[in-house]
Amino acid sequence: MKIDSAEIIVTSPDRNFVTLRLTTDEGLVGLGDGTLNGRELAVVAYLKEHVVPLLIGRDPAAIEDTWQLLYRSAYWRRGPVTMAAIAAVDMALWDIKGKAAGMPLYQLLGGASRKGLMAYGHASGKDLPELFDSIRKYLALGYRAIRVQTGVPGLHAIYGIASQEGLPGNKGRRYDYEPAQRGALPAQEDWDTRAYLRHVPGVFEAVRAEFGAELPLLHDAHHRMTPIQAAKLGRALEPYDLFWLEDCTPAENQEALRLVRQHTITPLAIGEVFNTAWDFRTLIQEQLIDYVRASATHFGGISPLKKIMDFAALYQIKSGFHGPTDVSPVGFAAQLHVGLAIHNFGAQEYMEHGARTNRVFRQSMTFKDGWLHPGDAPGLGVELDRDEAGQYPYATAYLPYNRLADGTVHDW
Ligand code: GCO
Ligand code: MG
Repeated sequence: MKIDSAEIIVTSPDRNFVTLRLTTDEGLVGLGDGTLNGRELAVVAYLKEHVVPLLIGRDPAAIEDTWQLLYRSAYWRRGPVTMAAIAAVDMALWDIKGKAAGMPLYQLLGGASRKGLMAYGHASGKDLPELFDSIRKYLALGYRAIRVQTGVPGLHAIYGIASQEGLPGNKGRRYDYEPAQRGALPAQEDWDTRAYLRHVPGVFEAVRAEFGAELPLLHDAHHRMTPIQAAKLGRALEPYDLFWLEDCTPAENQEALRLVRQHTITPLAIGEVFNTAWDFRTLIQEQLIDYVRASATHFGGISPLKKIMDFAALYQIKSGFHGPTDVSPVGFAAQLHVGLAIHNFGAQEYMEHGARTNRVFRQSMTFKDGWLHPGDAPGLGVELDRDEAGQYPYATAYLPYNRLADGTVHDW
């Protein structure tokens, strides 16, 4: 079998998605997600100009060889654009392999290790009543684990809150960074770490008092604290038994996690902005984290995701793959297959895609009673309706950024 053609499809049903569609001379189609939100067209150019010409005529079965060729022959290694492009190819080739075998991908990765994946939903509120309503809504939808994000008095717009004022389009049931609502320039949000640190422990105390001890609770600090601030928050949250505290410090400074770890037993999750397995090496070997937050899409695909989880398993570190709506249904399916197959699954983030996105990408995936399952269609289990995709042209969209009260730019 040979790769016959490659098409790069950019569509923006609810937000922008970049999909690589490979076709073989035997008519098999493979899909791969290369969405790097905020920088989508850089991946499109990388694929179109530098990757597709290498693929035509190659054997689609040679997944590892193609991965190594794309990674090593570029000479310039790593980086989110390169790794999203390689991810798209890797996923499309696994999709083809599954279809050629007539099996869902998880079977090729070793078969199912569980009946479904525990998903966590994104509850948020600008104040406690709103947060409690939001948690109840996610529990009613069947979720068995809840991420809790809260407004902070004095800050008018912060990460992860669905209803805060000042952000057009943020009135809905969840926070959203969709192009139609965001406009072409990055929105500015505000931040004050001391105000946040004063407020958050009380919120978790209230949530535990209302919802009991059993419910797994998660929290995303979104890279905003210094190491000692993160240590302080981790310690302050210990009585509320978090499932994990995410991205407590910016990912570039990995030594920071040593300091945080010395001071707190709150479990730590990190890695949604990492793009290679090497980024996790020290953190896993030194057991500085408890959950790997990589996504197949930003991490070079299914092959490296499976490898890093096998490495993490040696240290009892589990998965917590990154599953926001900026990962397309193709990339999300890739994670579900890996999560179902590996032994060291932890939790799967799940932000449901919008109705338009689900019409463009038809999926075999199911979500029932809080469990996600990738379905049993051969390959990834996702089909792309090109006519539907064509109705939603690309729209420039940026993520927001932060400024402190004195105007200093801060991590978002
Ligand atoms: C998460 C992430 C996202 C990011 C988003 C940026 O934990 O789901 O932090 O919400 O903010 O992926 O595009
Ligand atoms: Mg996060």
